[in-house]
Amino acid sequence: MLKNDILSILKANKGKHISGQELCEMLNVSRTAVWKCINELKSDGYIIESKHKSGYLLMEEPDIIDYMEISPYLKAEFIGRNYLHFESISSTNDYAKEIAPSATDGTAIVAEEQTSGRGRMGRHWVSNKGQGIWLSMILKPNLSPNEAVKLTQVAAVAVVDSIKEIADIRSGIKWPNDIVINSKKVCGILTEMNGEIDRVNFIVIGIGINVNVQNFPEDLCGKATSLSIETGKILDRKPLTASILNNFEKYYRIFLINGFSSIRNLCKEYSLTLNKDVKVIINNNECIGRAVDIDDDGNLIVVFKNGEKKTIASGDVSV
Ligand code: BT5
Repeated sequence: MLKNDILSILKANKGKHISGQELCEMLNVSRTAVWKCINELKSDGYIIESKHKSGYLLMEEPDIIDYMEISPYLKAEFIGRNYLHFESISSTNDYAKEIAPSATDGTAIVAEEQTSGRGRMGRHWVSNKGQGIWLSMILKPNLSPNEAVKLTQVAAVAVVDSIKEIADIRSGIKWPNDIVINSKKVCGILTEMNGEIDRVNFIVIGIGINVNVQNFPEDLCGKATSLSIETGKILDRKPLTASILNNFEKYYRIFLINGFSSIRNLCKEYSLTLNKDVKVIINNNECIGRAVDIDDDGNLIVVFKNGEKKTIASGDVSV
C-alpha cells in the first residue's frame, strides 16, 4: 500500500525532511498520489510538517497499535504477521471466530475499542478506547481438544514475561486465566475452540490488558487495575503488543514441540494460586481447599479439608 510505503520512508528519515519529488521518485508515483497519502496519514493522527521546498517531516506518531506502528518491535515469525487492526469492533474474539475458517495460522486481530468485549461464560469485558490491548490470535495447531485447553496457560506465561519486559513490574497468574498485580486483575484471557471430539479446527486466544486505563466502572473498583496505575507511568502500547506476540510465539513453539510439561515450571513459578487456600465451585457447591500443584495437563490440584485430593480442570477458583 502506497500510504504504508510513504510512512515507512518518513519513519526511516525521522528528523529529516523528505521532498515530495524524492518520494515520487522512490515510489514511482505522481505528486498528487503522494499528497493524497500524506493527507490520509494526517487524518490517521500522524503529525506531518509540510514545508515548501524542504518537503515532509514526520513530527509525531499517533497512539494506535496498527501493524505499521507495532511491526518495528515484532520479531515473531508467524504470530501477528497477518494483523488486522480495528478502531472499534464488537469483540476481537467474535470477529476472529468468524474469519478463522479461512484465516492463516497466527492471524492477530487487534482493536482500539471493543463495544461488546467478553469474558468467560458471557461476562462483560470492559475495553476502553485506546487504553488497553484487546487482542485475539487465531491458531490452527494439530492438537486434540484436551491439549488445546492448556494454551490459556501458555498465553498467561507470555503475558507475565511481556509485562515484566515492557512495564518492568512483576505480575502473576491467578489460575487459570487472570493476570494479577497487587491482588487486582490487570489482564484476562479467553480461549475458545472450534473442533470435533478428537480434532481442533481452530483456537482463538483472546487477551485483554488494561494498559493506560485510569478509571474503572464502580463494580470493578478494588478488583481491577492497569499497568499505568501500578507503575505510575503512561506506557507505550506498541512494544507491549509486539512483545506479547513475540513471547506467545516463543512459548507456543516450545509447547507444540515439547508439550505442556516444558511450560509447567514457569506456570508454577508465576502462579499466585499455588500454596494458597482456594474456593472452588464443584456441582454448585463452594468447597475450600489448598491448591498444591499444577499438573502436566495444566490442571490445578486441590486438597480439601477432608484430605480428598481433586484435579480441577477449569472453572472458577478464587483465592
Ligand atoms: C476473562 O474472563 O478474564 C477473559 C477476558 C478476555 C478479554 C479479551 S479482550 C480481547 C478478546 N475479545 C473479547 O471479547 N474478549 C477477549 P473472566 O475470567 O470471565 O472475567 C470476566 C470478569 O472480569 C468480569 O465479570 C469482571 O468482573 C472483570 N472485568 C471486566 N472487565 C475487566 C477489565 N477491563 N479489567 C479487569 N477486570 C475486568
